[in-house]
Amino acid sequence: MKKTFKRYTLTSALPYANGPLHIGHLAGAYIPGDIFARFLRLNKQEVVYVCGSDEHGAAITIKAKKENTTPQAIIDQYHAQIKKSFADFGMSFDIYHRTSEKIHHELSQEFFLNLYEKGEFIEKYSEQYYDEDFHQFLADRYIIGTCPNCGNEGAYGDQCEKCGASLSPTDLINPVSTLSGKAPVLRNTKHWYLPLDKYQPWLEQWLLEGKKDLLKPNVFGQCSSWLKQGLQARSMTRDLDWGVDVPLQEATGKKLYVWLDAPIGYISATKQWALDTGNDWEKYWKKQPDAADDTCLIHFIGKDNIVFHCITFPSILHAHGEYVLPENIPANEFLNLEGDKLSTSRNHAVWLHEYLEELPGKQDELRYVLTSILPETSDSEFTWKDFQARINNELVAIFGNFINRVAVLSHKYFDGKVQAPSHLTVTDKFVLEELSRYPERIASSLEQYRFREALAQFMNVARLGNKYLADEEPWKVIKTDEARVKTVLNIGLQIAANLTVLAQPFLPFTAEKLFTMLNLERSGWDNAGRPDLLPEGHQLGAVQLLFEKITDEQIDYQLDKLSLAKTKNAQAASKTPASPAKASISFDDFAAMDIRTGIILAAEKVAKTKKLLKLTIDTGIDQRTVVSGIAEYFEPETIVGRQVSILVNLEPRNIKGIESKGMILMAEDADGRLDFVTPQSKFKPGSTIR
Ligand code: B3M
Ligand code: ZN
Repeated sequence: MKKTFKRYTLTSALPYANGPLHIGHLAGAYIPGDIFARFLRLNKQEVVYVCGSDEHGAAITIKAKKENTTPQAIIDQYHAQIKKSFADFGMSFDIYHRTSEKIHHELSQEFFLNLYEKGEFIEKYSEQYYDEDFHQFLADRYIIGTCPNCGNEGAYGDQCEKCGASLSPTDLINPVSTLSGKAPVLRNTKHWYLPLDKYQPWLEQWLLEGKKDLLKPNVFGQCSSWLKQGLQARSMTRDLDWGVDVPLQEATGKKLYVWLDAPIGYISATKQWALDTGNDWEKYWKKQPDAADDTCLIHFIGKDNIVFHCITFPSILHAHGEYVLPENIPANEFLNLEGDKLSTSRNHAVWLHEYLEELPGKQDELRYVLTSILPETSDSEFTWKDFQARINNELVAIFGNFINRVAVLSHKYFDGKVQAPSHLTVTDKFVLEELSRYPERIASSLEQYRFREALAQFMNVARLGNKYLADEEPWKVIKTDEARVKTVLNIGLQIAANLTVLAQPFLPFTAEKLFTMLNLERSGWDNAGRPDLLPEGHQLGAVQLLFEKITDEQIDYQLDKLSLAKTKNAQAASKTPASPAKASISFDDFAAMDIRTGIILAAEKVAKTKKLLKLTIDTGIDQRTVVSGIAEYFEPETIVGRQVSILVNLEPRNIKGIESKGMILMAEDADGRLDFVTPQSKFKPGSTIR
């Protein structure tokens, strides 16, 4: 049975205020959240939809350092820019808050103290990485290394963004300080740990058993694999100088971990909204005396945030005890751009503020295309050609064309007055019958977070109208049978009015135009599907053009811009100095390495990993298995028979349950491009390299 709720608390991930927004942001956490919020409101549900800037953590301080300015200047600049972009694209947050506000610091500290006083934290001294040049402990993004889970060499100290694993700096293989670029040293420091291992049985129950049928498969899969690996206590405090102060005397100078305070940002945003509007925030967050009165909490996020929203934050809420837990966490996967990952540092992105300058007024066009390709179940791809095709062939040729025809003809034949229908043909009845079913179809897709499908259904309504007019040809029939044209245009206009109501969650700017153009009263979902939204005699407003074609020049401009960024990157890369040399080693250290030539006999992907290949190598000495993190660059079938160089006397390591004996030598550039290091000509396997 479908659960019903009294009210909804919707959140979209709080973007770090360390850079502008691009299309990947919209496609991850914001378009789905906004469509859902608008849809619920149209269904007269009580909704609060909150978002805000995440202004703490190393993401901010590192950016400040890079730009030679202060964290405060960074967050002020980007908070304003991000807030504007969201507003420009119609994100209907009830509040866009920021975590640097006092109300947020206070609430975060209250949460920490609540758990502290209950004795939930484990207090522990441990050896943590420290950068001696910069006199700073290296947590989170201050340290990178190789992910022990998937082999990604750019994993952060708290998380690998490739595989989503949550990490501690000491988990990283070959850790390097992002400040000095050097290997860090260890120093002793005290921190407060959240015992996730203790909550594990509860999490398994609540999440894996309780939400088996609710969670999207990509979300469920990630969560169950982490729980299978076993959770460990995670430090909730940091040795940093930017963030929320740990509210304990003995912790002076320490800050709360950003992933402790950021999700509490959803709550403090709601609190601020309630203050501003005279609402009661607790109704939206706290358990009510009667559980049937509880709010439905839904987090819209991107896949790299799953662990924090499904495991860490619920554990915190659970440990606190007074709060509701999320009902669902419909995370999206990643959006790629023109065959490559979106990248801020390489400027391989479509920035929202630039888009609006270059394609002004085309917010709904972007919303439409992104909704059509949302990475709901797997990564998806934005290309400018596809953008053009979808707008020209769908929005312009179907939706826009239909609306334009029906409106223009109504003005031409009947001065823009809705005429009464007379005799209904079988086709008329079929079309109206179909029309009446769509609101339910679209709603059902939306309720399951299938936004692409919902949008496709919406477009089917436009198709229905477009085909109806094309088949009935009122522009011909007018010469012989005016009464028939009255009926056809009446039905056409009812479809147009329905499209207006149904467009609201997806294309809010277009819906606004249509309400004016049809002179139609704003109306909710309950009215959709009706054949009489426009009464007889109703006067339509003036015709407006909804969409125009995207030209080849506009697309070429965008493509040129992306390739220019690529060229600039390549030039910059050739100018950037190579990473500094590692500390010297003795000749004996070098001579201790036994490197041989070998041949790849077999290669296969390691199940459930993206980067790893399991290789069988003929080393001349033996045939052995080596696990190598090259799967993203080489298809297994293409490298069988290839010559490689292999370090044969490396201690065996267990990687994903496979014993890996040795290491294949690879060259890698700053962009992460990989290639085999091997002699130019073929050598007998087992030949030595020195
Ligand atoms: N600031 C992380 C991100 O942008 C982040 C989300 C916080 S949600 C509480 O990926
Ligand atoms: Zn990883």
